[in-house]
Amino acid sequence: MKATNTQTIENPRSAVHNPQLTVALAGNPNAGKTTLFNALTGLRQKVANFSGVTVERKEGNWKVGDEDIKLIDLPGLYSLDATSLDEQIAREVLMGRLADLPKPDAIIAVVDATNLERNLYLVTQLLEYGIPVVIALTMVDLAEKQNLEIDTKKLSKLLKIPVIEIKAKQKTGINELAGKVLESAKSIEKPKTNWIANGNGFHEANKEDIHLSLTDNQAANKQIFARYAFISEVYQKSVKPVDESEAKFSEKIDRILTHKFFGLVILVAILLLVFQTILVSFLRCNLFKLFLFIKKL
Ligand SMILES: Nc1nc2c(ncn2[C@@H]2O[C@H](COP(=O)(O)OP(=O)(O)OP(=O)(O)O)[C@@H](O)[C@H]2O)c(=O)[nH]1
Ligand SMILES: [Mg+2]
Repeated sequence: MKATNTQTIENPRSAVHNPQLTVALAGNPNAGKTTLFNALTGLRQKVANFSGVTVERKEGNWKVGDEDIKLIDLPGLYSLDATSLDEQIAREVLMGRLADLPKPDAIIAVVDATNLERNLYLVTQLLEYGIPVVIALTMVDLAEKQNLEIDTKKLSKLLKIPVIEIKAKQKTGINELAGKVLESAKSIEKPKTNWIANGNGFHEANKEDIHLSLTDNQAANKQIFARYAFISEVYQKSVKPVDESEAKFSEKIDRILTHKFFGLVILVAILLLVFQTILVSFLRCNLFKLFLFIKKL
């Protein structure tokens, strides 16, 4: 599918006098973007389509201190390779090519903590847009249940960007996220690290690297390989392996409880126990009343 009718006019923020800061929320499908978007904007949001296409455009006002930030909820993306309409639109937004939308001053990369490796692929691409990125780590509650221990400080150090744990439902981490996003979006020197993926890996770029990435025939494959190698290293350094024995024990319990036969037997046993408890307390109470009644006679 192609974004045939999308207006693609170069519209960098510097060329338009727009004092309002613009921040884009980007992340894999189901990473928790809209949940976070709703928590940040409340009811101050509007929904339309991107010009000429049927991709939903969700915008809202995020009040951070005196700033009224324009927040854009991008469609769910696995990459920015522009192979789908959603990816094409996201790229246009990040490059500031939409006529009615300034280039974002910062990106909030919404990363699902339970699928860190897969989600980081998009992050490596977002890092190459020359826009400050702040990671909002979602699904932390689920990661905790899975005994996944993510060292966010280490992750932040390796990626050279802030990483904030968010519990959107409990609204924790929101203030810290607001502070980091505002600081990054207002930063004059942005971003400090220019990342690039090429035959030399995924790393900080210099002039030679940019030249390499443009001339290499197998650039696309090398870029993908470089990203995965980098992600694997980051993952190994920042995530503590799950305690296998503990995981196996809970897996065993799950297997028994969801077993076709034993699961049913356990359910019936629990129901009988509950029924028996109710029956016994009912009889005890009423037999006593009956005894008092007979005694009165
Ligand atoms: N347990 C838990 N669930 C969450 C959290 N954040 C979001 N969810 C749930 O995850 C599901 C997906 O969340 P959305 O906010 O719709 O995800 P999204 O990234 O906007 O999804 P797409 O727009 O389809 O790409 C919803 O059922 C949310 O309630 C979280 O921190 N913890
Ligand atoms: Mg959504």
